[in-house]
Amino acid sequence: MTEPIVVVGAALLKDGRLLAARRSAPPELAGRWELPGGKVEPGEPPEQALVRELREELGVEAKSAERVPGEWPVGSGHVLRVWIAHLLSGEPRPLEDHDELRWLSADEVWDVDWLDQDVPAVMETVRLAWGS
Ligand code: 9L3
Ligand code: MG
Repeated sequence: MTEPIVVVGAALLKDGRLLAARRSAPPELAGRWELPGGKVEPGEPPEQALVRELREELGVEAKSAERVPGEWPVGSGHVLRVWIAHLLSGEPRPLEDHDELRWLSADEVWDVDWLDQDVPAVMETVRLAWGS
């Protein structure tokens, strides 16, 4: 039995808003919104992968906080796991794999077209972060 490859996603929160990132690649995912992140490298602790991905994709330093309960299949042999994260420095910019970013308030969180697998992850994040 092989372990699934873990994809980490960051629920980056700032001033009561959640960061959503619009994918620019690959073509079948382009235009859909996600929690930024990516694949954990072999031997890499997932929370370290999260910090690395946010540095690479958004150019920020961040720290991970609580794990959002649950995990969600993403394609064959991958699972998405999500952590709440907070900015330490920098302002996120779409440097890699994204072409737009939005800080969503609780009222706006369902205004974007989230990737299918991010929908349950965002639902859990909303419950944990905003208690609704
Ligand atoms: N994925 C889905 N939701 C997310 C993230 C970060 C990733 N919040 C999916 C998209 C890709 C795969 O996981 O199919 C790997 O992600 P990446 O390394 O291309 O960001
Ligand atoms: Mg990524």
